[in-house]
Amino acid sequence: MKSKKANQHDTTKPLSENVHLLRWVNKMAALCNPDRIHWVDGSRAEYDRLCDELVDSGTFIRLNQKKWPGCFLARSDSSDVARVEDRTFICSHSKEAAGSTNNWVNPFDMKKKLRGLFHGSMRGRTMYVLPFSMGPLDSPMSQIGVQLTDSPYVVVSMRIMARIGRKVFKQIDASKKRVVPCLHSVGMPLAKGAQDVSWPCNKEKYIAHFPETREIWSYGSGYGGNALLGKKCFALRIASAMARDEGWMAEHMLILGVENPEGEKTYVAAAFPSACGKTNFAMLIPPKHFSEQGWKVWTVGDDIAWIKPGDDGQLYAINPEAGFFGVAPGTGNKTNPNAMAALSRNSIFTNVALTPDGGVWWEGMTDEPPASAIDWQGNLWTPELAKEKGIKAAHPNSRFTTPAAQCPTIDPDWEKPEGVPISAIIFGGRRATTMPLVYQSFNWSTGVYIGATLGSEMTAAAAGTVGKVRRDPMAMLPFCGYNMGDYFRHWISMQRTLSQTPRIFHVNWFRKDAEGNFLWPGFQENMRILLWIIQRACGRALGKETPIGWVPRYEDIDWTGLDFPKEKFDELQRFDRELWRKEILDHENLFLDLHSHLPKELIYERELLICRM
Ligand code: TSX
Ligand code: MN
Repeated sequence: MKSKKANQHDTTKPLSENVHLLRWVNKMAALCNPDRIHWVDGSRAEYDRLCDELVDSGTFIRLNQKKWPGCFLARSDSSDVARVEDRTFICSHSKEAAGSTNNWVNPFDMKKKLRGLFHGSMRGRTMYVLPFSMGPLDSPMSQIGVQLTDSPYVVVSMRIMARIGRKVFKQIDASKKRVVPCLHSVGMPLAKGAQDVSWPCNKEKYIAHFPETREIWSYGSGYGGNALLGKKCFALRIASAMARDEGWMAEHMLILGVENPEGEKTYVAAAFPSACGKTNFAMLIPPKHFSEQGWKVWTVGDDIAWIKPGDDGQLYAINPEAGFFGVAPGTGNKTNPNAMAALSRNSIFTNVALTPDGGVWWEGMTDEPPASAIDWQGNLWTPELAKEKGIKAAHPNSRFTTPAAQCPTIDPDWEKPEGVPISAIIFGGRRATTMPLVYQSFNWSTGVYIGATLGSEMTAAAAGTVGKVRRDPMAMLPFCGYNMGDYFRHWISMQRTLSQTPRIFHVNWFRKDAEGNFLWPGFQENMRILLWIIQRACGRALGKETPIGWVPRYEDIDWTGLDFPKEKFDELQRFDRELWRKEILDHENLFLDLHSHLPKELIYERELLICRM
């Protein structure tokens, strides 16, 4: 171990010669007062060393390396377990620019407040200078950021989630590309000689975005989207504002490719609100009948898509991320074998349970729970305790952090610098009623209307209660870095830059019958619907016109290997005029909230929809 350390380069030596970067690092170091500065080279050796240090400091537990090679478990503070939406701010010049769906603070006031909080916030700690590229290094669609952070957990997580290190510094020095400065502190300075805690954080939290100057300041949290600033903060909130200015799109979408038996691939992007199984859909395994014929599904990304018109007038998408930061509970060999294979090595688990054999477990990983475990808070857990007191072994928002390259279905073209061509965009929600299994919009602007009015129901705890529909436009409600009405306008305007627009669809895997049972088996059977979608997108499938859009007839879907009678399909697709009237009334509530910036196209689309009823 000692000799390893001796071989290490001097981490305090700057790895960039960019004067702007050096000046900013020095300025922020003077503000935050860290004990030392570590320039992150991104090497495996550095990663291993940081993981060793995280084990020594008690943040990491090294898992049984025979069963879980290269894997670690972290347990966060029980107050730092999720994104903090009420502490997330868009600090644009005017409140109008941020819009009514974002928290807004004047950028000058926010900077003043944050400078006070960051003052001395890294005392006793190391400030890591972490350069990262969102998107493959050789892609013209990629963007570069540098995160200053006092969290080594963030550094090792970012090595999985993004391209980081020396090669990024090299690009910063070689190119004139703008860099997004990201400042992050857990907000818990260490007094001299004081013992650190395993998960430092601060009860006061600020996740602040400055879209005009393209900066991110995050204080007080070490968890997920609050702290891994390349993900939600940069790749969605800041990037959505950049995309509006530059004529592209930063979307909360998975990307997958469907390969037909002739070897041709068709790509789709899909936006789902949380708890709809986005990662599962991104890693779909076709039913036997389809794989035997030679159909394959390839994964490009499970969370974020950057989409840009190509020279041929089609949209192309890249996945700006390099890893999956997935919700663990509900992920198992039955629901997502590809994710299970991906996370079996070189992964960081946060807030899942520890099993006696040095492994991890979470609800939904296996049918049979382990006889005992240490829960996410470090306490003894047994299935009996779970039944008695309703205690979960893993936190419902516990996560795996896993290299995307380890996914068995990762698309061979997932890092193509020009991206993959997008033939269809799918919106989806969790809806017990009203929404059919699938329908296709008539055109781009009716499709934008479908996305803008996207809604999902949270599963109510009590059985039988019908969940309330929460509107989540394009699944971007917490992630749009500017006024939602302007964002809709940008969506509408994208059509003008395209000679071929993707077809737009809506799916609902979650419709229920009168008894409250799911009508659709979901999971791999979704392949049948996906096939209709890509065939429609290529003009190779038939459908039927309804007031809301095009729908498949029973015979337009390949049912081989699934006993699914026509009556059940008709029930799944049933268009209920009364419920749709209520639905459209609810759209008006959303539109009232956004009225000041709403594009007239969407108001007209609503009128037309009412007329078609
Ligand atoms: O991820 C899901 N998908 C997409 C898969 C590609 N889930 C999991 C919940 C989201 C976190 C689903 N749950 C899906 C789905 O398509 N459908 C359902 C609803 C459902 C749940 C259980 C069954 C069926 C449907 N069980 C049986 O039919 C036995
Ligand atoms: Mn997401």
